[in-house]
Amino acid sequence: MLVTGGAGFIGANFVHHTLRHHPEYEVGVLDLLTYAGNRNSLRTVADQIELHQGDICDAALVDRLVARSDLVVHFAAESHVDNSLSDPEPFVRSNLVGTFTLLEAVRRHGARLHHISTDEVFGDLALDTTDRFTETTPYDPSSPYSATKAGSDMLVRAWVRSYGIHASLSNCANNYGPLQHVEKFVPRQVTNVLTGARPKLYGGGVNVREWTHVDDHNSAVHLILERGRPGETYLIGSGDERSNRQIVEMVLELMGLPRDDYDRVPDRPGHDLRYANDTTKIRTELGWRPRFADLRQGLAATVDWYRENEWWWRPGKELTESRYRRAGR
Ligand code: NAD
Ligand code: TDX
Repeated sequence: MLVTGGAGFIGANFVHHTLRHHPEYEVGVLDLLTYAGNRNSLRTVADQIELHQGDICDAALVDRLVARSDLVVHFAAESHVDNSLSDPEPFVRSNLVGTFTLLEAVRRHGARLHHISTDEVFGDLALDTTDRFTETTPYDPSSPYSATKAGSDMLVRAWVRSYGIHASLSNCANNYGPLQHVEKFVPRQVTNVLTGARPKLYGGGVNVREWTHVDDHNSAVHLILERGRPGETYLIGSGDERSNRQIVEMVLELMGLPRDDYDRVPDRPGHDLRYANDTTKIRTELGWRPRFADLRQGLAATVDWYRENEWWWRPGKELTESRYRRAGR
């Protein structure tokens, strides 16, 4: 199995999950180790995997690695919406050209591909409805990030239909858990508190996300690898929707601080209002169930992980906050 982006948040958790629960796989990782990739996330399993530092846009390298693999699980991407607003170029490159490069290698060598995507490709939902995205919701991305993820999904689907490659896709809601970069919402707030700064809430904090533990995302991906149908798309999500304000208040409470001890900062341009996935298909067809049913407990464990692993997140914290300061957030 070749895992692209295996030194990032979800990819590294996927590598650990795979070695723990599916020892039948030999795991190789292809990761450029951008600012978001972290070799330390794979430190404890370094002798059980092959880690290749390289670019998914490097056609010769990708060809060589895919030729040796039966299966490619594709997590590698530029993943942060705010960064895509300030500098979209790496998103077009890694998310579109990178996925294209992998698809061509998969086509040449007949490997199977599972493509990891996001609910953001569908755009957003109104705050005052109970509507949910389904596998057939039309694509309507808002940000450069989600537009390039939407484009990469389209490329995978076209390669399935036109070239008959064996590929599946999944679109998951927001993930939380250990090993997530401090630029993202939950770790940013937790590490702000741990460094004596206040959490930062964009706009009114009314935007809603569906929070899914990273290990539940990864168990869903393994079910798709085992039982998913070729060419199919599966939506993944816990069903637990919360406003950003609720999450900040919960984090503050879990960390022993007053619930209103946060700053409001200017809103993200084009900020998607609400995401929510209808996960009937993966639940009924594949029998998937999230194990982390209690968000509060999952967040408490995540807070503990950041408390205990300052060595892991501290080196990137100041640079991340200096980027936010430049953006006024
Ligand atoms: P991340 O930013 O933490 O990790 C991305 C990894 O990809 C990093 O290790 C980085 O070094 C690597 N990478 C980037 N460009 C590369 C390139 N050109 N070649 C090789 N490696 C490269 O991201 P994440 O949060 O772990 O997200 C992983 C995937 O899951 C992405 O495809 C993302 O769109 C998707 N996703 C994320 C979430 C979420 O909540 N984080 C939700 C749904 C879907
Ligand atoms: O400091 C902050 N304050 C704040 O209010 C940050 C960093 C974010 N926010 C808000 C913006 C969003 O409404 O919190 C919400 C979550 O923000 P992000 O962590 O940036 O996630 P989001 O934009 O929702 O995208 C995430 O989920 C879908 C991932 O980063 C994507 O990779 C994934 O595809």
